Amino acid sequence: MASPFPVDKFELSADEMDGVGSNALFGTTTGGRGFTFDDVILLPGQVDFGVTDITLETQLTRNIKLNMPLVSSPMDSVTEHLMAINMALHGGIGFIHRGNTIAEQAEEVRLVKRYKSGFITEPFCLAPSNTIADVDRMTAEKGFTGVPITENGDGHGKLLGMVTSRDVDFIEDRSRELSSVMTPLSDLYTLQESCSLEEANKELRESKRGKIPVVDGEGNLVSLVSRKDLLKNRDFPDSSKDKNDRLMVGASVGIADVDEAKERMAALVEAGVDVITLESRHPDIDREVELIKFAKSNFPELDVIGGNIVTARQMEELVKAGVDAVRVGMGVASIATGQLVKAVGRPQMSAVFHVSRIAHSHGIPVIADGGIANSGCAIKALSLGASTVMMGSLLAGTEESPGQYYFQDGLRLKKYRGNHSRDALVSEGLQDSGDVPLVSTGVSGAVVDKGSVRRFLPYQTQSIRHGLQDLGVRSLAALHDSLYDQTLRFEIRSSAAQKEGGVHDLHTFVRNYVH
Ligand code: CPR
Repeated sequence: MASPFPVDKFELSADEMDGVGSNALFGTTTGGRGFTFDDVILLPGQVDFGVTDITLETQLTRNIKLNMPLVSSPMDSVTEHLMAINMALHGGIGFIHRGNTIAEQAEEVRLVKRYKSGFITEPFCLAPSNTIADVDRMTAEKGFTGVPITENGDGHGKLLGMVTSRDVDFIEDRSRELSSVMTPLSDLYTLQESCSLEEANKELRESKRGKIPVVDGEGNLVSLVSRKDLLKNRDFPDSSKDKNDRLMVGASVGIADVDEAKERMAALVEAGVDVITLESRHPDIDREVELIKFAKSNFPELDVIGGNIVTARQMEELVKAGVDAVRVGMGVASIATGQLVKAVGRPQMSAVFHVSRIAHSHGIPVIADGGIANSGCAIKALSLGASTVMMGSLLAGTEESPGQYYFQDGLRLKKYRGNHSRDALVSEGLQDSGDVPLVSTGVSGAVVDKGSVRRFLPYQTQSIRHGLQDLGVRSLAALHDSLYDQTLRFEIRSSAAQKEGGVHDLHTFVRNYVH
């Protein structure tokens, strides 16, 4: 009996019916059209393995391997040492921003390098002149019961004593100064900076103390170890470590002033930075090439990331200079207005694909930078050849980003601003000069509270694993193979299809943790 569905009339193979490979999507037949994340969707592959069989290990640069393809952006509302420490603990890396002095940026790098897992490296302290009421307030706000007392209340000041609940529980007058109630240094048990976590944990167990301060040779407080942490200490088996077992960290260097850039680079290397990323407001490839060559001849151990670029031609120039990785993205970030102001840039999926094709043939990894609004964008960027994705807005609302939360319109928010927003440029010291206005290409704004990266990052990486599983690939290397051998299939989505792919036709709904 004849089939009621005359499929054979199409005379198309399954391959021909199932979307297109990357060459067809981005080749000349697209007539110079650029695509970004929402335009495109990936078709499923053959799933014959579990999500736990998937590895997310990847290359950040030619020489730096990571276990998680996510990195944090060098922006003053995203990455200082706390973010960088947590990114590295989870297997990624953070790039310390350059919106500060050379000494301040180098100190941020040092704080990451000094981080010892299990030690509280930023202890909250009070001064001898504070009162018991201040301890009560700290206990209520932060839940601590033991507070180190330093000369000026500074987290790394000279240690003078400690106040625990035993010292203050039965004192009625809560306005008494801590100097009169604290356990003085002479009666305190302390550990030296050089002690390992194992030694510290042994002391905690044997001494039965709740908290032990760790001091340097001059008696300054370095960190604390606490019994509570001992009980809840988590392992971070994927963490990004250098050859001395310290967490890895990156930092950004602006190229506008070449002499300053060289000085900054030297200070960052001295502080122990593992990788730097060169940044500029304009795509000044010649200056980048000069600085890459300078870095390569003066700091051969240092990996240098170039960018931001969006064209194959720019990539070819950076290859010749010996770059170790590139950042791709121009005018596509959540806070960027460059495409509106200057009409120059490139839709991000096209940019990532074309740059990656050249980079891949030279063994240079690509970082997709900007516009990552959810794990789906990250998967698409990785599918088009990127080895890692850089996030700004997604991380800016987390507890580990710099800045304080505030409430507005019933929401808990944190400030987030573009590196080239007027605000940021003015804090860099730039201004209108006579009749020549300062042109900014970004905005300042706010993002919603996302909780801690300690929950956010595992959620993102697990989502990426699920994506890879649906695509039928067990690793990012396999994903890239399928991109280039054309087995990875794409389809362009109409605007109706884009709407269909999101939540629709509901009166209300609750967003998942992070979607
Ligand atoms: P989102 O993740 O917020 O979309 O983008 C973060 C990236 O935006 C940063 O890594 C950086 O490259 C880029 N960026 C930061 N400030 C910018 C301004 Cl003002 N303009 C254009 N791009 C910017």
